[in-house]
Amino acid sequence: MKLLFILLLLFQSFSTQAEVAKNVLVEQSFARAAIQQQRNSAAYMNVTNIGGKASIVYAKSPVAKIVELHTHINDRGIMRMRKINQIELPNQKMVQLKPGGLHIMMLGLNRDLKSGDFVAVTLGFDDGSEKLLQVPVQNTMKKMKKSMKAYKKDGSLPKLITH
Ligand SMILES: [Cu+2]
Repeated sequence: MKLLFILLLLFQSFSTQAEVAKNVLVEQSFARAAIQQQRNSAAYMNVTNIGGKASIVYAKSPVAKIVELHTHINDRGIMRMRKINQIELPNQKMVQLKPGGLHIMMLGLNRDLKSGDFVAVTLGFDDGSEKLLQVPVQNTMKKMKKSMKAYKKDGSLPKLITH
């Protein structure tokens, strides 16, 4: 708790006019490992907004040519990804970016993302402030299987299309 407080103080001193970035806490971030022919990946995280209403309006990373905000929609039993303009961050709520849901899409990777690496990802907010993250790379196949199992409970198993 004490460490968190010190970290918050440190962070606040770094971001002078960055209002939204200052009020947003990012936890449990991870990026999907991508090697060899895989030129795309995605980053996931829990984003808690302790300020007023805000939204993520863009993301960027030096490892990808294009970074987009994506969600998944259930199109007649098939999960498809869709680009969105913003990820809303309601006041005092945690928004989960996770496999099969909202995510930061990284297209056109310029290097392999191996488990154990860190990827720099910057979140841009609607007030113009930015938050730089160091996101650990993980092999997410286990997590994907887990979320696929969750669908089985109601008897349907949609195909999960990711890239
Ligand atoms: Cu996507």
